[in-house]
Amino acid sequence: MLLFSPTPSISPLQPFLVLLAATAFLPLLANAQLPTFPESFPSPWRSSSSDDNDDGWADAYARARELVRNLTLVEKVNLTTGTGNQADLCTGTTGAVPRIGFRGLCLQDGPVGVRYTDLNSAFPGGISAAATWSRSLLWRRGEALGKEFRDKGVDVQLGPVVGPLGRDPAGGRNFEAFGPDPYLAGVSVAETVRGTQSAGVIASVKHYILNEQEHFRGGISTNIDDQTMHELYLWPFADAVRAGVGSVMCSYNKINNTFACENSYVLNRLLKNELGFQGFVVTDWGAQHSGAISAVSGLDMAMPGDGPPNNGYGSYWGGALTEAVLTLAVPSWRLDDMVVRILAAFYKVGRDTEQIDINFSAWTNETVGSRYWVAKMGNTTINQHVNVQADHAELIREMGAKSAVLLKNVNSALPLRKPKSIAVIGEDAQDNPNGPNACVDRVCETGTLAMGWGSATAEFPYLIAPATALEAQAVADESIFMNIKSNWDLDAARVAASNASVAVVFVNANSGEGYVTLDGNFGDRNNLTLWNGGDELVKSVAAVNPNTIVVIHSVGPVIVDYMKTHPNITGLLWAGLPGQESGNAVTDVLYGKTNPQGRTPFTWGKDAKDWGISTLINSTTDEPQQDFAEGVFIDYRYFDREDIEPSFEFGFGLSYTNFTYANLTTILQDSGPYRPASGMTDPAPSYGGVNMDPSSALMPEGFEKIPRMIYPWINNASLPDTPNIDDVPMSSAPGGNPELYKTVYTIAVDITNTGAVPGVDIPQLYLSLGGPTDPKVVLRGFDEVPLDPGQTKTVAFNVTYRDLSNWDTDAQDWRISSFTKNAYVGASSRDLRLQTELFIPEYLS
Ligand SMILES: *[C@@H]1O[C@H](CO)[C@@H](O)[C@H](O)[C@H]1NC(C)=O
Ligand SMILES: *[C@@H]1O[C@H](CO)[C@@H](O)[C@H](O)[C@H]1NC(C)=O
Ligand SMILES: *[C@@H]1O[C@H](CO)[C@@H](O)[C@H](O)[C@H]1NC(C)=O
Ligand SMILES: *[C@@H]1O[C@H](CO)[C@@H](O)[C@H](O)[C@H]1NC(C)=O
Ligand SMILES: *[C@@H]1O[C@H](CO)[C@@H](O)[C@H](O)[C@H]1NC(C)=O
Ligand SMILES: *[C@@H]1O[C@H](CO)[C@@H](O)[C@H](O)[C@H]1NC(C)=O
Ligand SMILES: *[C@@H]1O[C@H](CO)[C@@H](O)[C@H](O)[C@H]1NC(C)=O
Ligand SMILES: *[C@@H]1O[C@H](CO)[C@@H](O)[C@H](O)[C@H]1NC(C)=O
Ligand SMILES: *[C@@H]1O[C@H](CO)[C@@H](O)[C@H](O)[C@H]1NC(C)=O
Ligand SMILES: *[C@@H]1O[C@H](CO)[C@@H](O)[C@H](O)[C@H]1NC(C)=O
Ligand SMILES: *[C@@H]1O[C@H](CO)[C@@H](O)[C@H](O)[C@H]1NC(C)=O
Ligand SMILES: CC(=O)N[C@H]1CO[C@H](CO)[C@@H](O)[C@@H]1O
Repeated sequence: MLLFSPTPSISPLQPFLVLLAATAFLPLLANAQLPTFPESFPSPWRSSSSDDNDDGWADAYARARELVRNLTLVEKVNLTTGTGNQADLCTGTTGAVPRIGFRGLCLQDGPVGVRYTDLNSAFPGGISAAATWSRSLLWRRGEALGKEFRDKGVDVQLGPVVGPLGRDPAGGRNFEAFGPDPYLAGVSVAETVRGTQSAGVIASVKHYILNEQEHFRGGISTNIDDQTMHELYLWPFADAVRAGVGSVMCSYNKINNTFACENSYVLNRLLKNELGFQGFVVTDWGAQHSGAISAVSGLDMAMPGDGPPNNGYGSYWGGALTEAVLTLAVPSWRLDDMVVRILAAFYKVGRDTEQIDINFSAWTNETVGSRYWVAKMGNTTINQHVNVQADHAELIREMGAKSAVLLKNVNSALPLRKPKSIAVIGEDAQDNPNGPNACVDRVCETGTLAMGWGSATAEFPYLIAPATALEAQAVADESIFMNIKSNWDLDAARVAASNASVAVVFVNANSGEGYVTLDGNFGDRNNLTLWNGGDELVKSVAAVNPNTIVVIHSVGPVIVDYMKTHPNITGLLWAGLPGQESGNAVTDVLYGKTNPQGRTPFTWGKDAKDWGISTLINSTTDEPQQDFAEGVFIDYRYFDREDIEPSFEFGFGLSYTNFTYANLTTILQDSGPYRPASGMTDPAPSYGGVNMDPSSALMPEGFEKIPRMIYPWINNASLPDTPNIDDVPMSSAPGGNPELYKTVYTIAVDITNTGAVPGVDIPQLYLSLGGPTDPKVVLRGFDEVPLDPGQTKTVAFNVTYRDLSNWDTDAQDWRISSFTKNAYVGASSRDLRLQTELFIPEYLS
């Protein structure tokens, strides 16, 4: 941990506080009442004295620096700026450096597969991936995604998602992420990033930060206190950074009234200093609102590059950034830092050996067409239709099955065993008659729901509808098979159900990205009930069949309490957003080929009001404000504090077998005291090569411009003239001070399968930090434990310093409070079976 050069007694944040004292607070925006935050300059760079830290970045930095030394000013700028919306083949493409044969970087949506192409796979959504609670499946999903992007020629995958975290259960894009618990989201994102980047593709974790709703996302200010920021929303980003993520995408919204992509507090101070992020920050598409300000505030790449300003460059950056460097509005070391960060991410994941030509165009499925799409130029072969699916269908099916959460199972109604007859009921079990991709960006409610809508979509290569797979199973079992396709023909549903030994009703609830509205839902859900008359359908079937199984495909919780209590509803399964193998996966679970191991990654309340959150839907001002006044009390933390009984609590899920827990033991590890990060960086490195003569930054004579493309050259050599920056505080290691991740306690428990069939248990470790403003319990560990009947295994959880700490706003660091700490191991956030107190040694408190 040789992070620190000369002055180890200085905390990395102290000099910032000095800076702040000097510059006081941000000049207030239009309205003096609006929340603001302290500015944080300069933007941190990697110090060569941090190269000793073996996190995989040091070598990448060395190589990036060597290349940047060889680049001219305009070449550097080219790598920071997108060439414009639909200018090139990918969702976003940076400028290139043709002189050395370095192509523009290809950035492509999205988190469940390569968007806008063909012969790719469609993976389970983030929320379903998290529901497996399986580190190995999360890693394998990340790896498979990474390989598909790699094999299409993509450099940067725009995913995974941990923002939104899921403050509001109705939030439109929650399904892209891993649920509202920061620990589960943190483990999930870290495994995904490691998997993806192992395939040689840069992951871009998004949306940083507090993009918790779709309404007003382009202008809302989410106002949040420092402790909540650290303990809840920043937490999983720290895990992503610690996992080595190469890129972070800043979000559309404002945080304390400054846009995320020009917010020096969240970019410079939190992300790059405190979390020690070494890669590059890229904007969400169109989320840049300033040139020099975003540059000095910590932004490294602008996408898609073109933008509203009428400055003669069609972009906040491109030529405008070159000009800003030449006039010293942006220090040249800041530009060097941007490019070094971009190239370091490139080398870190091995793009230099893994890169192949881009094999597709995001803008057309025709084989031959315009390479420069918006300019309608460069007619050539642009879609090679490369099949990148490999054997990923098997993983998707496995994950689809293992992410299903069995919420209710009365009298072993499930698994099904060759029923005499089965009625499959509901539109959600069916194919979309026009094909699984009939609705652009999946903005429709036809057929079974297997992914939400918006930019987090990919084309399905195929989609196995539940009815298709269940019919094949019925044929194999010689069961009579009935299929009712409409949600609205309740008579037909009742007739089929009353004639069947089991009725399986499929229903759903959807949400998506707010650039488009579906059934009046502007991305965020208007309610938490089922769509397409699903509740009426379930009630009609359950009224006539005493063995009714309900399967829900949804983006998050729906109100199911009546299903929980209805005597005729014997089974309830949440099948999430399973991706292309939907029908096969759900059949595997319903028929017991896969013993369910999913645990719900969010709480199921009885009423929408139970969560105590409401999304800001209506605003009468141009500057809508959303105070996150509930602090860390979202989802189960809120239900616990308010003592509200949910239908199903966070972490809950049944198996076809039972598990018991015994022998809780704790071992205090010799972690030693916590040492705060300290020290200063070396002076900002400059990589030469910058010719500050403006005439060197003019477009070369005879260069053939492609219309509407963004270039790095300046328009005019006559330009108007600033100081060098001395040392700044040291960045921490990726993920923040490594001391945070020291194991303080190891907690072990014996788990036994007491049932009759093999199964996988997900034992969960919760801690109570004990303070009056702490949640009752917080998740701090889990494991995936396969057990044969009668088998016992000992499972151990490591509890780190961070796990036991609170963010201390005064100290600007993590501290273990003096309140009594308790550890619980159980089967859910409310089924805490074993408990023990954790004594904190004096040197830690
Ligand atoms: C952001 O605003 C909130 C609400 O006014 C305030 O509590 C918090 O301290 C501000 N954040 C920072 C970093 O100043
Ligand atoms: C930089 O340029 C020098 C001189 O042209 C060359 O020898 C070297 O290989 C270049 N380095 C990189 C990383 O391109
Ligand atoms: C910048 O990138 C564009 C698009 O790839 C390319 O045409 C241009 O030559 C590049 N400029 C420089 C200075 O390399
Ligand atoms: C290509 O896209 C068009 C619409 O953009 C669509 O109608 C057509 O079905 C697609 N073709 C293939 C083979 O996917
Ligand atoms: C593009 O090229 C193809 C084949 O080379 C040709 O058939 C087609 O007409 C061209 N399209 C345009 C718009 O030039
Ligand atoms: C909830 O929203 C869905 C989707 O818009 C709609 O189908 C349903 O009728 C709504 N539920 C209620 C109770 O209004
Ligand atoms: C359960 O199903 C039976 C038909 O088998 C029906 O008579 C009864 O009313 C149903 N119960 C409820 C609560 O709907
Ligand atoms: C939002 O405003 C519209 C128009 O004023 C109104 O019809 C609607 O009920 C409001 N919605 C909410 C949730 O307040
Ligand atoms: C699990 O335990 C419960 C309560 O003891 C029992 O009712 C149930 O039958 C058991 N289930 C299995 C699958 O062993
Ligand atoms: C848990 O912590 C101990 C002590 O630091 C370490 O030896 C062990 O490898 C850790 N186990 C895991 C699974 O991280
Ligand atoms: C608990 O630990 C004791 C001592 O190691 C062991 O004999 C016993 O089998 C354990 N109990 C369970 C249920 O694992
Ligand atoms: C023209 C082109 O980009 N071809 C690439 C398409 O993908 C194959 C397989 O990955 C590569 O070998 C080609 O270079």
